[in-house]
Amino acid sequence: MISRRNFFMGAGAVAVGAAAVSKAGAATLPEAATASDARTQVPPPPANGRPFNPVVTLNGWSLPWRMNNGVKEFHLVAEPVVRELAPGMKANLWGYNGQSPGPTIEVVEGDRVRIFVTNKLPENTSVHWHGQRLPNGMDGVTGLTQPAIPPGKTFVYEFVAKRPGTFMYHPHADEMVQMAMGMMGFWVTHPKDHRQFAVDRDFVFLLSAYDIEPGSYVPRVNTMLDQNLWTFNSRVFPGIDSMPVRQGDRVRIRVGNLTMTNHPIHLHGHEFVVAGTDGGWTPPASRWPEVTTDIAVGQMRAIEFDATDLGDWAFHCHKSHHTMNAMGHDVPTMIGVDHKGIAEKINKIVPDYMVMGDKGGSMGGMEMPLPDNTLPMMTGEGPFGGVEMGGMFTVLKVRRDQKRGDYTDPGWFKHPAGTIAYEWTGALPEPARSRSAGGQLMPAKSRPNVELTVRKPTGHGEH
Ligand SMILES: [Cu+2]
Repeated sequence: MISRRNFFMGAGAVAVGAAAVSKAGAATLPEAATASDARTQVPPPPANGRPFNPVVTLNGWSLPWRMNNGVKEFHLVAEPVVRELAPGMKANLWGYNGQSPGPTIEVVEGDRVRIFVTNKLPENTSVHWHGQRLPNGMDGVTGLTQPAIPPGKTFVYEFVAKRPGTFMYHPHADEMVQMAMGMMGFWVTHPKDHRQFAVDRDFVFLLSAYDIEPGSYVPRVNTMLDQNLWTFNSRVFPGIDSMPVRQGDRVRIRVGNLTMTNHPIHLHGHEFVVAGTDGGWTPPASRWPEVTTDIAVGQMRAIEFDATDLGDWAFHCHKSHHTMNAMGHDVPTMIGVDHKGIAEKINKIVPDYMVMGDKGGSMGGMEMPLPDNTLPMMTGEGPFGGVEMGGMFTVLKVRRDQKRGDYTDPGWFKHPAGTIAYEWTGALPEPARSRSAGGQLMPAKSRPNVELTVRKPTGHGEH
């Protein structure tokens, strides 16, 4: 899979044009470029308009535009798409221009922007440009600021991108359904002077979540909080590309949250500052160091740090059930319970019953075949074995020799001798233990009986 990823990311650096397939309808509409897969496509430098430093969308791409009398014209097509969430699982989602999330839109502060939105969904839609300063009638709220865009119709939005910063777009029509189906995209307005806020690497992605029953392809759209697939840009680990950087790079990672819960996003090995929010760039004097920042629903955060330390550093949501894939629900905790043979007996009554491992949950011993189109809960093979992660998890790869502008995966980190945690084989001193007054371990014979409640793992409490 790594070589595949290398191939795609390497090819992506030059392949935006080649991968863009013309879908242009009427001659007056700008071409609607489309992406057919989930590879990370590094955008080329802008061919016209004012210069900017393009961002790199994780497992995504940036939408090409055309200049028309000084106006930057884009064409978004809202339509059903097939998104590969990770190798082995595809989902039937709704998105824009062939993928969910839609392509990233990149403009420069002061650009006049015209966006044609064609609705190829079976129901009304609209597009809200989340966070932008614009004329009220361009804000995209169905019923409030415009009539809905009916199926088959194209509407035009036009405004000046006034404020540099980090934005999103999403429908404001049947929102619960359309966002649960994956309709969303990233928007970056670069500063007028491309040297302002300049960094060496600028990654962007959206947080989104889905509830897809094991074995099925379409998200359940009425699930409020109990989603079972937690994604970076509609991908789950190990399907999320890594973020390769060069040692010493100033790195920016912009994250927007369009799930229905908050996500404490955590970086290993480095401290970062929140350099930007929904409202713009934060004044430098207002920044403090963090290693985790909570991103609430509807918020955007741009974190920045110097990639000083070589290695493969985990970057993930800190809610542990968000770093797991489907089927994480309704499985009893069995740590400390000897269930040898119980699963087999229960399986005769409840065929797809399974238990967490009694040693703490390793999925290695799961005795259950997966339904078609379903990913293991925790997976990903690292250089030292299973990573036991899924969902919102990827790796920041800091390398001395990663070339500027090179986003190909450098492979696993080669640790200098003597810098890896290792097994101790010598004599062990008695470990110190806390013994408060009167405190002691509960004698085994007085432990309460463990009551075991058996539930099927696929239930979501609604059926
Ligand atoms: Cu999370």
